[in-house]
Amino acid sequence: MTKEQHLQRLRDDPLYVILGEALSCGRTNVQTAADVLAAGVRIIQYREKHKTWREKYAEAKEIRRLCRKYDATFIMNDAVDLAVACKADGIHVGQDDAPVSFVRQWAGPQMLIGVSTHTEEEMTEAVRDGADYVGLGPFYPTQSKRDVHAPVTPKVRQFALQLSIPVVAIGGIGKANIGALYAEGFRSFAMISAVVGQVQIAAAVQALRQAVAVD
Ligand code: TZP
Ligand code: MG
Repeated sequence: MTKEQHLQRLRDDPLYVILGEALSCGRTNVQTAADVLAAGVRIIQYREKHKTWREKYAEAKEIRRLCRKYDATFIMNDAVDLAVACKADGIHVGQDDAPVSFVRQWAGPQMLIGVSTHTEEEMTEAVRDGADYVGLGPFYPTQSKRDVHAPVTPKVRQFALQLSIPVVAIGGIGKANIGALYAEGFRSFAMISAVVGQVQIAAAVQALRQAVAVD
């Protein structure tokens, strides 16, 4: 798939699932990825804070292979070198990771670059620097990330809806609130606990899809 096709998917497919083994009900990341893909999710981010580079590389390569089988979009969190090494479709960086200009230089023009943001200034900067999409959050309180900011304000949410690039909402999103966010105008939702933290992944994915289905 081309970069443009991956970007189009971010606009069309609301479910963006983030992996993390500590939050996966005892499953490995590879098992979780297999279940998530089998459940029909087509955007996966590998986010692993507790493993060595080599462990992450070995897992990411395997998950990348699974993603290819399903024609799914594979995004690496934090590390540009890992993204390049495992031939990810995208790299997602936070405000404390490498700046977009460096990431673009290292990863090349075809790699999707996503940037985590929390304020209007961070979103503006990400667009100006050439990010392909922004993550915005947290929308709600979450247990899945350490040192998380306070939830984004209504003013910041409004600003995000005017942005020229896709905005992926994140933080405490699940079947109870995803429908309201969709109605507000958001179209992409990154989730950890609502999917990988569920015992029945297929049922969880189905419920989320139903909650954003417009008839
Ligand atoms: N960035 C902002 S909130 C968050 C990240 C990685 C955690 C999202 O996890 P959950 O379980 O979907 O709230
Ligand atoms: Mg990061």
